[in-house]
Amino acid sequence: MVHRDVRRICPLCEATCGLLVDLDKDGPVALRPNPDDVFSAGHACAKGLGLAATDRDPDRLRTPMVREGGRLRAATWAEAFAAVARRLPPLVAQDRRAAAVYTGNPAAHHLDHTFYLPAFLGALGTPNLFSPASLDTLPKNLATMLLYGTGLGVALPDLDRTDLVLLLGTNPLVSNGSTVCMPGFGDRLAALRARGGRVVVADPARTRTAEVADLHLPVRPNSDAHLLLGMLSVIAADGSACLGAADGLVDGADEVLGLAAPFTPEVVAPVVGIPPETIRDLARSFAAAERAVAHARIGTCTQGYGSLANWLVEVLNIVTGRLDTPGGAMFAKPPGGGPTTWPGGGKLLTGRWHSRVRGLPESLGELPAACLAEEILTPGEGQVRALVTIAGNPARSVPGSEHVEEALASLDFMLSLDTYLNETTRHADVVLPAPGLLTHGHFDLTLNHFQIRDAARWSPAALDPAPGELPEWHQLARLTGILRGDPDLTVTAFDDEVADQAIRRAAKLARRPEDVVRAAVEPRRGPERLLDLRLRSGPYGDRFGEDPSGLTLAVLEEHPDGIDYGPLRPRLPDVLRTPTGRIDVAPEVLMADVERLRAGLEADAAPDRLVMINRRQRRGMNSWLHNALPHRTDAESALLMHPDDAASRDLVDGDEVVVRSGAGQVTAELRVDDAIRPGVVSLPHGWGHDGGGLRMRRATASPGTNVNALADDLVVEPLTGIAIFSGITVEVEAHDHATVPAAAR
Ligand SMILES: Nc1nc2c(c(=O)[nH]1)N[C@H]1C(S)=C(S)[C@@H](COP(=O)(O)OP(=O)(O)OC[C@H]3O[C@@H](n4cnc5c(=O)[nH]c(N)nc54)[C@H](O)[C@@H]3O)O[C@H]1N2
Ligand SMILES: Nc1nc2c(c(=O)[nH]1)N[C@H]1C(S)=C(S)[C@@H](COP(=O)(O)OP(=O)(O)OC[C@H]3O[C@@H](n4cnc5c(=O)[nH]c(N)nc54)[C@H](O)[C@@H]3O)O[C@H]1N2
Ligand code: SF4
Ligand SMILES: [Mo]
Repeated sequence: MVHRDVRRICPLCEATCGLLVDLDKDGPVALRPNPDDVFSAGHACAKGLGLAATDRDPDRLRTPMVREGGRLRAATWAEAFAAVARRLPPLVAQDRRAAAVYTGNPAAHHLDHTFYLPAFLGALGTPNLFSPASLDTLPKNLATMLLYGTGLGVALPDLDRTDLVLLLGTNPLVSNGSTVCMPGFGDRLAALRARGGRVVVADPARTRTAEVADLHLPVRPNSDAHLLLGMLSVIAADGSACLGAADGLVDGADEVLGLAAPFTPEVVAPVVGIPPETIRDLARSFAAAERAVAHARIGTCTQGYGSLANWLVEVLNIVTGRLDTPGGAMFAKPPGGGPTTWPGGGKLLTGRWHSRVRGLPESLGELPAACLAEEILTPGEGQVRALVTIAGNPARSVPGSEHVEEALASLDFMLSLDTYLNETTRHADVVLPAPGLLTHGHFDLTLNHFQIRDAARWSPAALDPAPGELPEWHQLARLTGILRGDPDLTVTAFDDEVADQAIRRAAKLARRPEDVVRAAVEPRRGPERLLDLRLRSGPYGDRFGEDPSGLTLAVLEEHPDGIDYGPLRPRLPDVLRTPTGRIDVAPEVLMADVERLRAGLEADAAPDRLVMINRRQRRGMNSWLHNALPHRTDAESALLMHPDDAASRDLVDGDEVVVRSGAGQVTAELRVDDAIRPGVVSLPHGWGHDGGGLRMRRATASPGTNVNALADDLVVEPLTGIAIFSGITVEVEAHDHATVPAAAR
């Protein structure tokens, strides 16, 4: 044993729990929750506590891999970079659009990527950038951007001080929460109830979270916008709207209430599948509660009315006076700074360019991942022929897996930075392995925007990279050099170049001379220098010596359990980055989309379709923990179906069934369960470890069902292009009644 009780923030999910790690020279050996962490106070889950198994997984890649004679073989770093240098630059020399980049979820938790990816992307110069944002959050980002001015500055549910929380399309007792960093979500819900508050959950499934709620609304998939319009129409009719702390800053409240007025509970109830009286009562108790807040996540995003639903959640909070009030929806003040603390903004980062094939709009600098396959497969000028994937698994996380894998297999060159040979990286020509977990520091710069209390926590690296391991930012340095035709670009020169820019920026933010700033962060290098720059020029920063009591990385090093800046404080109007500096609660593009919803009312109420939704599981993290953490695949990746739907199809629990959609078909084990509402079935996301060429022995031994073979890459939410995972029409029948091609299994 080398060390005990090393502090480490879990990099897996948005709860960002503080862990205590025992480690030896090869990595973590055992992990415990850190009771003294100022933010997570002893919370953690099986995934975080299983990080030793993940890091020590014998299947985790330890060397680069290079394709030779059609097969991937272990290679040296020199061989791997030489292969990239030979093949990638010529492909992009003629047309930069020939390259695309897909950056996956773990990259958002990783400082190396936060800090150094922009330089790499700059060298590549392609507009074809993709990430899970378009599989996850975009409608929320759009609503937030239109109302408050930035995509990241979301209004958070101030759960610890509220009396009534309405949760839509989220199951935090399993997911641990999303677009809100709230460790111990379950305990906080219990505390809310213990102090007399109420928890209401809108979800087609009676999830673990719904089980602990005072009221579960088993809404039909894709009906959240209808439910919210119904609630707003009651508030409009009752005249109970009030703007509270946002009064004087909000435009368009009357317009939006006027627009909602005709959508009475009686009008929307047939779509929502909830009695009108329940909708009316909920609207009234929400409006009347002393403190209340609505919070919506992925179930409301990855659906046909995702932008409307996410906008209307903000509208509900705003017109009931919840915005920027304790116990309502509040903004974080991120210690590392960000769009809501920096000057500027006021620009709408959407629709600035469009995808080549389908013409879908860019959002926040990215194109919808649902177009990735067609951008590769469709010939013509600007066709994508080279792909770089970084910490992502689009072959399982993007809809239309069959198209995606066909596309990956057809590329002229593919490079992946990852920890596994998975369903995506098996197609790569070069795979570069990530080093062990404890070899790099951790600070949640992006997730700071979602923290339920303002806090700063830093986990320094605890181990040197093992022989043969290369920090990811060193990998990005080498790749950037290759793309610039400067293969000798040193890591030091690359780092200095990135730091030069960051120093200029930090000097401006802190209003200090550049040489003072530069000297203040000496002798740090790498991500730590860049982080120090962000902290010291951030809202709690020491402004490079001007405020000796202010935050620096050195101060954080002296506080291994973190620094707590307390509960969220009101930030209006200073937090706004809209062009007017005000909140237009009735943006034209969203107001106009209500007409689409109105036109669809009758069709959306039709009861005769079976539709599918997705779910998450406690022991998985999207597609990539199944190899390291023990699981029971069959039960976990089963298709949930209501007893009435099973009976009408002559199906019983445990049957093997075929599930068919317009996009594909899969087999799954059936679980008959009244926790799901009639007319709806649910499959989990992240499974389907099949198809050969994988190095994930435990995962491939029980591959589970790939839900994204059923999701259609050609059907997206129109305003953002986000993929649709909720409300997919499916047919289900017994396996022995169906003819299933072996490839679909
Ligand atoms: N254990 C575990 N934790 C995770 C992850 C994981 O894979 N495993 N993934 C992480 C990631 S990347 C994210 S983004 C977060 C997501 O965190 P959450 O947003 O909490 O995601 P889910 O747990 O999938 O919960 C979504 C819920 O929406 C419901 N739903 C589906 N369609 C609809 C609909 O149309 N309307 C409504 N109202 N509800 C609907 C589903 O039944 C489901 O219960 O979780 C993170 N945490
Ligand atoms: N049908 C359906 N599809 C979905 C969803 C859904 O609910 N339903 N959810 C969507 C959501 S919310 C998300 S966020 C996406 C996730 O989509 P992705 O980000 O594409 O997929 P992950 O499964 O998170 O894969 C992450 C990869 O990163 C690797 N990795 C882990 N740590 C590191 C590291 O430090 N460095 C590097 N280089 N690699 C690392 C892992 O081995 C894994 O291969 O899936 C989306 N797709
Ligand atoms: S809840 Fe999330 S952050 Fe906390 S230990 Fe589990 S995976 Fe890690
Ligand atoms: Mo996600």
